[in-house]
Amino acid sequence: MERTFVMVKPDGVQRNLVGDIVSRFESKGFKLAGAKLMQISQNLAETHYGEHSDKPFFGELVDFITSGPVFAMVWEGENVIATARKMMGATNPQDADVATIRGDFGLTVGKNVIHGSDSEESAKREIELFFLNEELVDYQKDQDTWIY
Ligand code: 3AN
Repeated sequence: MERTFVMVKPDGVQRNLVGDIVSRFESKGFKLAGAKLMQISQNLAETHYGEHSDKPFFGELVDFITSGPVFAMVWEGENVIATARKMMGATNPQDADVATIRGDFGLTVGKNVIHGSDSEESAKREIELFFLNEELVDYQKDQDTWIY
C-alpha cells in the first residue's frame, strides 16, 4: 500500500490545527503509520527543502520551518500521495479550493499550514529523512474492509 509524508507546519501547530488535520485524513479512510511532534534542525530543513535552495524564498522557508515544532506523519492508503495533495489544496492558499486544508486555514504562501510529498520519489525520500524504520507501524484495521 502507498505511503506519503505529511507535516503540519509550525503555523498549524501554533494555531491548534493538528487535531483537525489528523481527523480529515482519518475520516477519509487513510491509516496512520507514524507520527511525532518534533523540532526541525537547520540541517534537516536545508536537506528537506534542498530543491528550493536557489529560490529567493529559501532562507525564509528554512527560518519558518525551524521556527517552532512541526507535527510529522506518515499516512498509508490507496493513492494516498496524490489524494493528500488534493486534500491540502494549492500551494498558495489564496488559490486553494474551499474544503481543502490550505483553502480553509491558510492566507499566505509563506505560512501555508501543511506539507505533503508531491511524488513517489519524494514520499520515499521524505519518509526516510524524517522517520526511522522502527517508528513506522504496520497493522490491520477492521475499518479497512469497509473502505476497500
Ligand atoms: P508544495 O508545498 O505545495 O509542494 P512547493 O514545493 O512549490 O509547494 O514549495 C515548498 C514550500 O515553499 C511551500 N510549501 C511554501 O511554504 C514555500 N513557498 C513556495 N513558494 C513560495 C513563495 N513564493 N514565497 C514564500 N514561500 C514559498
